[in-house]
Amino acid sequence: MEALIIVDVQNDFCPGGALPAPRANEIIPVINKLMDKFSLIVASRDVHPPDTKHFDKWPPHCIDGTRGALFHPDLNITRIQKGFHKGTGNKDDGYSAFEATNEDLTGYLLTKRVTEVYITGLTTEYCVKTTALDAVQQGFNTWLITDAIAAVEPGSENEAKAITEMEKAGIRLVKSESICC
Ligand code: VGL
Repeated sequence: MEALIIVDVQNDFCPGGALPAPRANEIIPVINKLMDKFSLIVASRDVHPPDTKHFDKWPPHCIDGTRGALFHPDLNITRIQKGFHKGTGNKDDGYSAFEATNEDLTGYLLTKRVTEVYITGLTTEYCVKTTALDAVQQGFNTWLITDAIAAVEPGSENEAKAITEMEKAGIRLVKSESICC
């Protein structure tokens, strides 16, 4: 069984938000199209309290109850079967979707007999990377859909390093066109 994992496609990580990936808007239609190819789709969200140690490192973003924490309105949320909330504590970075506090993502995927996961979303250097690395660690065959992710700093050394680190961990890179249609 294959699952599509959509990481943090939230207003604050999109242009106009508090911590934007400049090209986030380009990946949303790609993710919407990919959803037609998957019967199991899950999505994570950063859901931070107003006061958290996480904001020592980052501008405040994705605060629970604010517009910034909501899914981007262009994302087709009707197909998402379950949402996973992370970074919910005040000492909790919660970069990876596997650190969700409302439900155990590994347990959920295993219950659905998932063996392969396809990672999409925001942002390449942080939450996408940590989610993909955790997926491999948890034993899933893990694919990164390279035109369905976006970086905080596109073209940066950090972005390139993140991709290399994922490949070294055994994550396979794929383009959406090899999955869609
Ligand atoms: C993220 C930086 C800080 C992300 C979250 O979703 O990639 N990046 N918090």
